[in-house]
Amino acid sequence: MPPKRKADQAAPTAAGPTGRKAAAKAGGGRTTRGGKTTAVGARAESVDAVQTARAQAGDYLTTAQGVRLPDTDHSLKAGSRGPTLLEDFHLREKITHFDHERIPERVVHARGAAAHGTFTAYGNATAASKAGFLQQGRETPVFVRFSTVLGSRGSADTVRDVRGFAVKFYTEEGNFDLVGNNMPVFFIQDGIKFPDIIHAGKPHPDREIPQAQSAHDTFWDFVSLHTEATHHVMWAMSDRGIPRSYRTMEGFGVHTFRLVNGDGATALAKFHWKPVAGVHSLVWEEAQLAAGTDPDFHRRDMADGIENGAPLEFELGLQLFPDSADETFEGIDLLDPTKLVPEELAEVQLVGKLTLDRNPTNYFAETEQVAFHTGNLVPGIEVTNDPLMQARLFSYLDTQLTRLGGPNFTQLPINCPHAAVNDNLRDGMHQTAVHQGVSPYLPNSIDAAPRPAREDEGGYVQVPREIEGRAVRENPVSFADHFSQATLFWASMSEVEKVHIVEAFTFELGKCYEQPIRERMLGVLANVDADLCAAVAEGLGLPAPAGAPAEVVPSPALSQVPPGPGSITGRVIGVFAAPGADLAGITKLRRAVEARGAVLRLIAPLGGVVKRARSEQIVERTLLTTRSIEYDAVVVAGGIPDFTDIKLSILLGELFRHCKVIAAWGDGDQVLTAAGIDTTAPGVVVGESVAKPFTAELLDTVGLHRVWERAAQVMAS
Ligand code: HDD
Repeated sequence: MPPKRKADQAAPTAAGPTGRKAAAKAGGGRTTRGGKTTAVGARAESVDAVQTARAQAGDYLTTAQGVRLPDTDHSLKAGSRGPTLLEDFHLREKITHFDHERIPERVVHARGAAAHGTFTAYGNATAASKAGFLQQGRETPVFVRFSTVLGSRGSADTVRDVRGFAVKFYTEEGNFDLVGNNMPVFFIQDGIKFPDIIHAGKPHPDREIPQAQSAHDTFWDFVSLHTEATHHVMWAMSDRGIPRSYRTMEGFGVHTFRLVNGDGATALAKFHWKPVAGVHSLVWEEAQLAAGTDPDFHRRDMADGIENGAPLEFELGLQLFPDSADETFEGIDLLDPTKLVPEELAEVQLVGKLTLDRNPTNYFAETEQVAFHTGNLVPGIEVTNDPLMQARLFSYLDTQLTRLGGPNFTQLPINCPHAAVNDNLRDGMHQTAVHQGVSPYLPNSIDAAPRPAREDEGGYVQVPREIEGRAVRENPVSFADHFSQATLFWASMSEVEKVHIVEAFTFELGKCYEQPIRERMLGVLANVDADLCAAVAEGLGLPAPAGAPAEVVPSPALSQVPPGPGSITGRVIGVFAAPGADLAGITKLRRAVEARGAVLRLIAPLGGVVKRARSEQIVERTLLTTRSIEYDAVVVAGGIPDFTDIKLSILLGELFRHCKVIAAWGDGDQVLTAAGIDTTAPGVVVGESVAKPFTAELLDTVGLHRVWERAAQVMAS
């Protein structure tokens, strides 16, 4: 029997589209948005607004069914002291909904924070890729989620870990997700090992300890047995494992992609994100302090920065390689995700700018429900045979089915493409579209239907590739080199970065209980570098084994110590003042700080205001509510030469140890001296008054991020 047509559906004719087809042609948008189509490239706010209107319309409190409620504080009882009645539909609905508020957290990257923004293309990538969002001047809305990998949703931001850097581009050709990390290589070469490395990195299954840490036996057991992890372990133990903020991290697509241009020519490519604010990190003690005093350190920094008008900025870079038959470049296997290509060998060409300038409105709706997928590609960007990438292509969609409760998560506003959607996918859990028509299949002769797009109509047509081979479970021979790039990384570090790496290994291996694991890991390090191995062995009180490290040419681009002062956008300068301090000087300093895009925060012994004569300034932090980790520099105001307080001494002492800028003007240097700060040490800036030479020296030194010349003095003390 033919299906019954609804009364409001026009019968299809051979001559042309039905009303539905005409509507689809005109806009093609989803009916989920109240029948409205969202203009291609429109900001996400409009999507949010439509959804909000469904959930938060009208002035009255209602049930989910729209029935107005007189009271939400008292359950319906048999008398004021009586039992609660089962018939209280409001109580039942309220508690039931609450009971189901949580969804499973991500199996990895559970803790994250996100922001909206825009990607603007410079246009110079079009020779390599036909992707529309790379066309000159094209502005594409984006949503970016940063994350840690190992910790649970409620863990701390500043733990030593890899950071996720996942970007969703809502392009005119559909969503493109670049799901990367802040390190350019990965622990394993084949995705089939992913559950194993994650089982090893997550807390031990018996006691669920330790949370959000790699400093435990199973992690080091795994990486010492799977030596392909060595290069990534070097990155994780370096300062990259404890970023200063999300705005000061690099991002990497890790894998090699295949780009296709308008003529059908292909190139192999690696994606990079270069932070405009430079690449900077915390020091380990700060990371540990922050995990206790402000576990939200990174998400707070991002949200506050955006709110204060300091967007996060990154440039997208491409390393391009010929699409050669062996898929190698300068002897480096481009399909091996444990290898990078030094920037000195293949320049990173900057092709666009990412600006994150809008905080999410609702954490759950946006940051928690966003679903990234490495298989979300647009014409002009294709995958390669990297075996890690291939496994990822399966995992991401699959994991969302559990996490987001079924296959219709693409209808959630944050996941909804801004491009027109017209699929033949139907029904399923949480279906919110009211699809029309009766024939969701192709071809059909009943409904007006979406039609397949040719390549010249924007259809995603893979470049034809020859594929042949025996079905084998084995790696190519080139994947057997597990150490040379770990050595390259070590050899490219500055002295202070090397000290940090030695300390990180010593800390982490020192937390292992199993002696054979430490010894095996020293055997691994011996093949990276003899000095590294000896220094870690000394810290562990073990003999250093001999190894055979490779000869390498260092890549200076891998070091993150800046050659000169950089941007201080979003940085925080604390000014300490007490009653009687030079408030006019603070006002002048605030102007200079804000002119450079940084933030000034007034710290005082007590809350309220700091007064001098008839002027006053509002206190933002007291010595009790703050800690040194909040500041990139602290300046002591003039006018309070006799001030002493142990909490101020601790604050300044930490800044000194962490090689951060300390400053004072006028007689403020006496406060520094009383707090035990050597005012002649590098990076301690003292001036007569808040005049240009003082502010310039202060802010330029903040632009260096740290005063590493002080490190030797700190370590000797
Ligand atoms: Fe993954 C999440 C990055 C390898 C399986 N991954 C996830 C996220 C990032 C990455 C940033 C969080 C996305 C978000 O914010 O929602 N993953 C990477 C990188 C990898 C990598 C850069 C290597 C180059 N991942 C990888 C492999 C597999 C997975 C090899 C499985 C075979 N990743 C997942 C996942 C997650 C995930 C289980 C958990 C939550 C999610 O996907 O949505 O599917």
